[in-house]
Amino acid sequence: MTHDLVIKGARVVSASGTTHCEIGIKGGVIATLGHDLSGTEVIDATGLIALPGGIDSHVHISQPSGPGIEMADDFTSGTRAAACGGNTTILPFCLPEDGQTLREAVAAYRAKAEGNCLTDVAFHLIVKETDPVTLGQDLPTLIEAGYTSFKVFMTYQGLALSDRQILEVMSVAKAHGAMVMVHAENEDAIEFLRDRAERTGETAPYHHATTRPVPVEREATHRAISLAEIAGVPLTIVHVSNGEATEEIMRARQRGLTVFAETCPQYITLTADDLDRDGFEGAKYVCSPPPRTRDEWANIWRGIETGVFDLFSSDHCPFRFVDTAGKDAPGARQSFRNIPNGIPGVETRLPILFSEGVIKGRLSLDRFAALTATNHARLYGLFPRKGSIMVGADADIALWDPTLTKPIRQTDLHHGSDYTPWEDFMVTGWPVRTLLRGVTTMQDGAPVTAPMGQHLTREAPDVLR
Ligand code: DUC
Ligand code: ZN
Ligand code: ZN
Repeated sequence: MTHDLVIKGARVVSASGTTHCEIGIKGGVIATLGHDLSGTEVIDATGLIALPGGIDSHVHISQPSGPGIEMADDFTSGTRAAACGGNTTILPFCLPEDGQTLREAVAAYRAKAEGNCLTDVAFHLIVKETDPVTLGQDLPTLIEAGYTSFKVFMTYQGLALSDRQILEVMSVAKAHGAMVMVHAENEDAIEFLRDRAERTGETAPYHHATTRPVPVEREATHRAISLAEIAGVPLTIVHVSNGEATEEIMRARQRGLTVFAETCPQYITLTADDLDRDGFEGAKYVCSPPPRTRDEWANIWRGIETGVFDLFSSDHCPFRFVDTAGKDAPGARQSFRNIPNGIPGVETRLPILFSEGVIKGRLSLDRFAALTATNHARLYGLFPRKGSIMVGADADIALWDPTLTKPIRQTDLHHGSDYTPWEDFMVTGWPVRTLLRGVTTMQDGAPVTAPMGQHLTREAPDVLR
């Protein structure tokens, strides 16, 4: 067979391990893994590593963020940044505007993404209402249509659900076969701590971290797991930041519960002290849960190395820094409460984990692929089409140069934000070419093709099939 494209010379990280072989691509699909393949076009990838294109299953793009506040990325810039960071699929969240139904919100997000994406895209839902129409009609219909995961919040006024509401949502997930993702922080405890901090004049960005301490997350993690146990559903705890929350997940698994766990670059590279930088600089690091301590980095690493964590995502939630529609929102300098919550990271997630994990000897290449692509596909109903370099899968591939060393610099990035929390962070190992269904979307750090990303319809998560 003559392939459209053959990649030669790379070390290939496939579903079944790491090997040296050629990748033959035809019609956007991996047709052959073998030797001496013929192709109309050939990429010489000698010295490079071929990894599954990254799947980032936790990103926020064009999400409503309050009056006058605007996210820094739309689908054009967000997926451009994702592709430049070695990704081929992203899963943003679909949050209804006030007064919009979930089904209307999905249609609006699909329209915003259509024709603008440099990666493939699939959407999670955010469930913030539990009225009979949402739970009885919209959610079941959307799950049936392939929106097989949704996030619930235990914090944020307007988003947080009560325990009873979470149980109702979990019951719909159980009945119709979807994955529940939980943002686990105790809203009442945070409000108590925030009010107290403001009364005593502790209003700088740093106090975003002190008012969301570890017990706030640990307690909510325990409660979310207990609710899932009562409802009889698996669940995913997203953006886990510390050892005590990790222990709750381990204990649940020891009891036989099906709990998946996600962590993010900020919890192995940033600390609360970053929020304490001079002036208003700390606002650049405001995200929830907040970055913790170096000791917590070690706890998260232990969880990554021992398999507690299934997913390593970015939680890309970008705002501009020098912008009153971003971090410098009205009132943000008077109180941390008003600083939009989130940091950009879709382009830097993979290089950070590769450098800190693979290059520093903490992670095998196979495990890197699982944490950054394969497990995302399995958990969110995209496997086997996505997430692995294997025959029959989409030819979504990132070619990595494991010897390339350079610092992360805002000037090299492609997101819509005007800063990166990782400015000057030194990285060894960068993706140098990204291929989406066999078409190069990034080469040598720059986007190279017109938007060709598609919307992906998903199956039920592997664990529910
Ligand atoms: N939770 C997220 O998942 N992303 C950004 C902000 C937040 O609280
Ligand atoms: Zn969250
Ligand atoms: Zn998030």
